[in-house]
Amino acid sequence: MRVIYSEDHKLRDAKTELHGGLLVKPFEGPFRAEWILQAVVEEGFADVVAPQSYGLETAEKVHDSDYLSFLETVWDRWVAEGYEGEVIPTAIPYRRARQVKPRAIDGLVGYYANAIETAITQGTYKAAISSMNVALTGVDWINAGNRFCFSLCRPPGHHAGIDLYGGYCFINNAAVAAQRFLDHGAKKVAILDVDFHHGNGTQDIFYRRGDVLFASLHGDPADAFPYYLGFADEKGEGAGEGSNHNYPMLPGTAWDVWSQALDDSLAKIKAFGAEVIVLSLGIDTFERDAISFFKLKTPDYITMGEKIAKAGLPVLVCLEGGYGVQEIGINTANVLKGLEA
Ligand code: 7XA
Ligand code: ZN
Repeated sequence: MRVIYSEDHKLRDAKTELHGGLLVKPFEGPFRAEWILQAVVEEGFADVVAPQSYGLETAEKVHDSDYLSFLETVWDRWVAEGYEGEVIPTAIPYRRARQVKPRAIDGLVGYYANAIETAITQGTYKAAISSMNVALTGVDWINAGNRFCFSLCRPPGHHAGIDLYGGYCFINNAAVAAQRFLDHGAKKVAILDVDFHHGNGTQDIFYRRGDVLFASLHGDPADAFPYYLGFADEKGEGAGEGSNHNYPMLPGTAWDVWSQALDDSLAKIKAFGAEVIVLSLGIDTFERDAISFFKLKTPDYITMGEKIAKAGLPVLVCLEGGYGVQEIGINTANVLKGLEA
């Protein structure tokens, strides 16, 4: 299986994350990609290739173009304002507030945020574009006739909505990839999100569209980030009605229960008639993940890959979350092994 990877992920190196009332060293840092790359190469996935460069044409079909311009310019505007720290909002458009774009940069940052733990920094935009390119290069590798590809995306993407960043995400790599599959001939694409956290950004993007099925297995939002979306009764609307499937699960969920949700989601993907699966792969479902509460074990990730492969579709794997333990490397490699088994 080909691995797409760019050193440019290192440009995303925030010093701060708002966590427990403190500004701490972020859980999502460059070391994650390095651990994962090292493990997958050691486990035999050594065909590592740099991404091609793509423009914003595909991204603009899933994100608001003003939002993309905001991401590109926010750091310089923040610095020009005289601020010395990283970009963190202090005000957000609360319930019953007007949803208008403020002129002031402080207000604009809150306007585009769906969560405020994630500091924007110099280099964040370039890294996010590179991460998108990693995903898009994977699409082209699959479209060239290959069954699997691992796009080692960093920063992750699944919390980035149409015009929202947060949860360590800026551009929704999986969504942009799905759009490129559609633009290159696919009629129906599935995004299967197995990250511990609900992919609220991906759901936001495709909720009213019938060409992309979104299925997400995640910690119950009553207990887990992103809290305000990801419940089982969110089924899609309009053209998207019936093509959104959420599987919220309780603290302590282990493979026996989790894998039933996986089986169900794969049956939905087959029934939908998807031609390709974009797998939003977070390995923060691991029992010792630093910020999550599922109990998957290292061998489970092989079985996960095997089950997904049995759907018989091409699979583009886009990296999402996974934190705090070196096992994110072997667990990622195990999914890839399972896919190829
Ligand atoms: O999949 N998403 C993540 O892994 C990031 C979740 C961010 C959680 C922040 C909670 N304070
Ligand atoms: Zn996650």
